[in-house]
Amino acid sequence: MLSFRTAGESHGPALIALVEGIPAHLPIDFEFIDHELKRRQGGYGRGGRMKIEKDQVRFLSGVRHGKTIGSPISMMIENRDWPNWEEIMSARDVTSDAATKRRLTRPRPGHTDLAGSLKFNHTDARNVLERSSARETAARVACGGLAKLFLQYFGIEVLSHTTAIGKARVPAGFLATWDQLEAIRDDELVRCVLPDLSQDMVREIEKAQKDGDTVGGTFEVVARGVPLGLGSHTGWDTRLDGRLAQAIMCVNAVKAVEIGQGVRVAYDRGSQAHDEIAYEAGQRRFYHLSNRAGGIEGGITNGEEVRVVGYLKPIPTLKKALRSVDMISKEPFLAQHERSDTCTVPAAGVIGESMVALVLAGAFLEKFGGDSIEETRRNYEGYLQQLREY
Ligand code: EPS
Repeated sequence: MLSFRTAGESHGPALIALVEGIPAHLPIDFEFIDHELKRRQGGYGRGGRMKIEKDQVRFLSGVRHGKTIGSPISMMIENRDWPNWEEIMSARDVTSDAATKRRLTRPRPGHTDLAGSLKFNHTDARNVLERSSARETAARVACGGLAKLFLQYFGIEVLSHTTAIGKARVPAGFLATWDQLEAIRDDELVRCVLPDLSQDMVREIEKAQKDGDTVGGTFEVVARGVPLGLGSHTGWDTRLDGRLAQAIMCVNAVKAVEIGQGVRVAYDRGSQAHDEIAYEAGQRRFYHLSNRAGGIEGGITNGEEVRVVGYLKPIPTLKKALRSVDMISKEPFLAQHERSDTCTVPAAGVIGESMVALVLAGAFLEKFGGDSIEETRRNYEGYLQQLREY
């Protein structure tokens, strides 16, 4: 079974990621993983922190001479900001001045500050926000990079694009092609495939910035080359759409998830909602004439592209602060402002890719198993043969 965990505070010395279950002998492209981290750091509307960090993975275990060896893979991403926070975030006791220097007691509506502080009985919300910060997603993208390398080995690829920022959104029913997704450049400001719309999205971010406000939006993750048969209708927790929904929902600021055109079809008739089936004799394969289902029927991948949309709320750290209450004095105050971003939708798409890749790689390994990548490949090829012979 594939599993992953992350650890680390936003302004601690480093982030840590631990991945278990990747078979032995998978070649590791170190540059690819660092490039994934770089993609996460990009996007217009990011705050000052991204100018400080240059995220890179240091492998601590599980990889030898360029290949996995089957043992747990641990990775570390150092926080370059750490020297500025050494005392404030020190593991050891410090003077009371340093301990209270960056204390947060006026919780931001929409953030974890208040619920987390009350739940964990903290009087300083920093003990909560340091971990709830989206900085944690750098470690997830390192895990996702490994999952992507595993999937690529079997011809499966995962990409994403921004489909809305504020009021600027792609036309209803718009489906980006794989070529359009591949053509998104690293320096693309908002990671949208429609150039005119990209400019509108940039303007939405600039307007929000000018107003001391923030802006949300949507991204779509697309996976191609996914074989028919991942996930299962047999149990509530084995349905792949449910697993993907959880994986995207737990990306910071995501408040809704859609598989394929799930939102639209809720308002359509059945005859307009489903994807008709056809057969290609040459390739000996069934396929669908459209893909409103987002590549999943009955919780099982159906061989079409897997498409998942994440909806992000605007980030809750606002210069134009909302009303709040001081946790200590209980007096009304405006919420505290911390350094933050105006918009993280482009970065969230990259994080979404990682989460989707991890779910797909997990489901792939559950079906095909294997302690070594050679064993996984043999099992996979046997299954593909079975599909062709059906
Ligand atoms: C982030 C790092 C954070 C924020 C942002 C995402 O760095 P800092 O708090 O030092 O500015 O830029 O975090 C949040 C939006 C949040 O709400 O915590 C990152 O690496 O992605």
